[in-house]
Amino acid sequence: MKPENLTLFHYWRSSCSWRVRWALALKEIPYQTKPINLLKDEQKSDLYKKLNPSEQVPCLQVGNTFLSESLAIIEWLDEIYPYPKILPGDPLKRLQVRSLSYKIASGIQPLQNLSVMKKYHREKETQQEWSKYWIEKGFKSIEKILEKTASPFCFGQEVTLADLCLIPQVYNAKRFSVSMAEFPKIEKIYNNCLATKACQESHPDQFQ
Ligand SMILES: N[C@@H](CCC(=O)N[C@@H](CS)C(=O)NCC(=O)O)C(=O)O
Repeated sequence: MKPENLTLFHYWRSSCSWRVRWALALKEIPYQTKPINLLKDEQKSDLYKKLNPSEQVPCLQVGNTFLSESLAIIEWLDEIYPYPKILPGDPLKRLQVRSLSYKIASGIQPLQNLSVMKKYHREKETQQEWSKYWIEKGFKSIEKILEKTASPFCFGQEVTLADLCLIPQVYNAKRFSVSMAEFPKIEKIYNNCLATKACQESHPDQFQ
């Protein structure tokens, strides 16, 4: 049975929040939003910590249950609302999609977290260099992988979890002055995704 009354606690510019907003938009699932302003440390408030003790967004409220971790939320949505599929049915293709998604979600994005950057250095410029370095390093390997896959999206004709992770990461890369000239395949997929309805509906600009 499909749950009713979904509320997404999110921040407009958070890449992990965008992943979930995009999944909800793709599947045309109605939901409400509650903004958590990371710049005001609202994720650390006592009230929010009760919902998500990791002090991070996103968090999806389903009735009285609060779900965290964007990839786990998206996989759950994919099971409950199966169409359009975000993870391919074929086990090997599913592994490839997950593999690229984890490279971003575990290997790149966490290093640009506000809390990580602040702990690393106080200076904004040094934080910027740090983020740029890790994004470029990650994108070099991803560009090589994507050179061998079929377009228009990361893994062919359907938007998958890999696109949901990659495009918000490219949006972040641009904020950290990463030159996309070195990553033409990633840039092409970025533009292809931005031309789609669900990507546009879930874009940070819509929630600013
Ligand atoms: N693995 C988590 C990561 C969540 C995460 O890193 N959220 C960031 C925004 S994209 C955040 O809330 N950062 C708050 C902070 O660093 O204090 C997920 O995929 O949901």
